[in-house]
Amino acid sequence: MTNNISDYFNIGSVFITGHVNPDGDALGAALALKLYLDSNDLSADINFDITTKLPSNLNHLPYDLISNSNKDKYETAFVFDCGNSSRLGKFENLVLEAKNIIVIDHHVDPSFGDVQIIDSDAASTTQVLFRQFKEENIEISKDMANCLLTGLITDTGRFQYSNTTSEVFNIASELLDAGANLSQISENIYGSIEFNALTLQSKIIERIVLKEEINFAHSIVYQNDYTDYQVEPEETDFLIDVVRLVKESNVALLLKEQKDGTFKGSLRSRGDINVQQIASIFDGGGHVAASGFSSNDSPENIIEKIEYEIRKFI
Ligand SMILES: [Mn+2]
Repeated sequence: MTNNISDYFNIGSVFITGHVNPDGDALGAALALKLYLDSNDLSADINFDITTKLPSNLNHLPYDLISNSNKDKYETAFVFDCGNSSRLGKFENLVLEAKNIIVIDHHVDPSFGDVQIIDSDAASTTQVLFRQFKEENIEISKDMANCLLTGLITDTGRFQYSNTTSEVFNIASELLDAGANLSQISENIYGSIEFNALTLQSKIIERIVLKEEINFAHSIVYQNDYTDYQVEPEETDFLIDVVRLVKESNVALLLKEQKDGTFKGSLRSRGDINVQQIASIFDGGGHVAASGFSSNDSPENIIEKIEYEIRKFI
């Protein structure tokens, strides 16, 4: 098999997808490819397993290209930002049944895929895809550049995380030359927030507990908050960032109650504490500085277990 993605554009039906409830990186990469294929009259279906709704702060992306229907079978599946096929949700079988599965990603060692274009040191999947476009002399249009830049901005936390290398800035610079609109994208993602959501944020701030002797800050979102403040769960991804702001904290945790009463946790770290290791006690995962998990435990028990893990580091 060849590693050139363009060899797969025209040999049969094409399906494009990424992880369940896609973020700016998965959406940006998948939509950049879809835009390219569209502009060259190459047909492809793009879809994701979306359990709620796509986030409004990423709606500068061409959401309208995402199809509501798909075929029963595809010759080729392109998968973005997804290291494990179980993270494809309801599209897992459709992808695994495709003759050619092409995984483009920046997670460590994806567990599937006939062709794997992977760099676990890359900041974003859109960075890996950008390189591939360049290598295959695929021209990047203004709309494609906006998609690719979105993944780069969100996965580097607006060029602030430690994955922000000089290559990231070089790519961003090339994307601006291609016509990407940095200020418009940034304003939509980070610069504006609906009033209801901001009011919920103030509630989350009020609930922050700081355990100073272990530099641990945590807060919580309950199911009834979504109805009380009329905020959709998918609009609350940013809330961990306000918990993380607490200067006295090295580890930040935001627990989010799910519909079934279980909790999802987001963990952030600054300094030497590896939150991936902490998330792993709940079978979660992620990166050293940002990880997540799910648990059936009560919030009190979850917090107690995390405190115990943090004490091991200090
Ligand atoms: Mn990513």
